Amino acid sequence: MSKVNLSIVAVSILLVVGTWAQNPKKALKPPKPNKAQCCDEVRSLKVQVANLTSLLGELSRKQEADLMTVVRQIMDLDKQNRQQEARVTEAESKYSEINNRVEIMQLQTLQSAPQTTTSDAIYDCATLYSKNYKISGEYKLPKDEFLGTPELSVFCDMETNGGGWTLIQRRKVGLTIFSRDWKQYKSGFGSIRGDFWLGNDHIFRLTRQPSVLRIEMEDWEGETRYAEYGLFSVANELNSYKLLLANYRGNAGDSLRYHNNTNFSTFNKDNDKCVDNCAALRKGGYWYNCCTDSNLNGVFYRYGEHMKGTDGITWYGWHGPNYSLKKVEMKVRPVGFQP
Ligand SMILES: [Ca+2]
Repeated sequence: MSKVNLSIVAVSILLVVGTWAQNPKKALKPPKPNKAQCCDEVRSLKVQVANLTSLLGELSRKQEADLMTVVRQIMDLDKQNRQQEARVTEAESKYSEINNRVEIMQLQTLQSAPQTTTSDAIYDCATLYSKNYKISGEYKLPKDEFLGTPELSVFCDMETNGGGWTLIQRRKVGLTIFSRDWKQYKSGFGSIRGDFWLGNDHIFRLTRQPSVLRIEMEDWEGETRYAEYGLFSVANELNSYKLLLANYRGNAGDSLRYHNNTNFSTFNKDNDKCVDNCAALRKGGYWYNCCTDSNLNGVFYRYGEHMKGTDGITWYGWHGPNYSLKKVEMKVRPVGFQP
């Protein structure tokens, strides 16, 4: 009996020791982290991330704003630069125009010298161009006894299609009335830098040499067209400044052909081919037939007013009989002109 008891005690001791041996291991394990503590850390990290994100957003917004400011500054500078450039160009062109006039005066002096030969004569813008005057503007053609030409202010187009063009008419400002009498159309009227008719006597003189006529037009939408006649001449006053032309080319239509072989008419000299007085009806001076397929010396109507009458600055081949053009230039140069 006591033997059995002893062995029970021994087993019990062994079990106790065994249990004790396992326990220290458990006690050495690190304590499980507190659930509340963990959430705090995550929360604080989340807050930090949020702060950083908003900081980043702010920074990028600021950067964008800075960039916009810089772009705006660059654009401003660019604009200023272009304005400066425009001013310089304007000054340069003014300078060269003045220079031109000085040279013209020098040429005039040379012209009046007794040794001058007629081959040096300045007859039109084409001869000026061949003497190296290549800037468009107002020129004074000197008087020439041999050619029988008076001193004359002209406007030269030295750029269009090779240059050398002498303008005989311009419409662009609209303040000059073109319903004028025979005498005014004979000698010319208006301002050479604005709207004018050079004068039938001058046009006759210019077109005694075989000439090309070029007509440039602009409508109120800003589109441009042209009509060119490879042969153009105007007779003298005895022959009523009769128009002769041929060889149309261009993109505006051949609306001067209808006026070919007709005499010039003004309201006080009805030379047209009609029972009516076309010059009075169309309010201009022109080579009226019966009456018009074009009316380049008609009434200047402004935008909005330009589609009212049949007496406007018309070119039927482009805009028909009821559309008054915004701008017109008529110019001549000798056939065979070489730029
Ligand atoms: Ca008539």
